[in-house]
Amino acid sequence: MTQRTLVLVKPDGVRRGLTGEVLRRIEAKGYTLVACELKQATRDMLAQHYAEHEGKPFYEPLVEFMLSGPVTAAVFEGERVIEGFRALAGATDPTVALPGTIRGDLGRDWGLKVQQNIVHGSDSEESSAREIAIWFPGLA
Ligand code: DAT
Ligand code: MG
Repeated sequence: MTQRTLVLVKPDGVRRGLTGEVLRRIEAKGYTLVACELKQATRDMLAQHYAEHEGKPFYEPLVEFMLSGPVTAAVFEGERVIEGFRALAGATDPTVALPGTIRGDLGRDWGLKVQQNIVHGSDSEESSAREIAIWFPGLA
């Protein structure tokens, strides 16, 4: 079933110049880029984006980190792309994410636990619809 997923190269990834490398891996896997823009998140966008995590101990530091610089927001399309990108991204904690994954190859703990893990990817069709509406409100 053709799906779309929302990918963010987080501020750490953009600062480190990894946008191209991340997009390259997703395109090389065979998914189709349908939207891409460098954006500065707002608190309001992040409150919607991370609504499921509100109240957790890492929520405020996560929002502050996501506001710390621009993100590269992208939408990719393809069969089972939601699951496929999560597999490419690897585990949430970059220290233990498997080599071969984006987080495993390019990420590490910089002293802020797992917050700086380079990428975000939608985790379900419901999340991807909600997240794409936040980051690309005009996208058909
Ligand atoms: P994922 O990004 O793998 O979907 P998630 O949705 O559980 O992970 O969490 C969203 C982000 O919040 C994650 O990318 C990094 C941060 N995060 C999650 N768990 C954390 C923790 N225990 N400590 C610090 N940051 C955390
Ligand atoms: Mg998540």
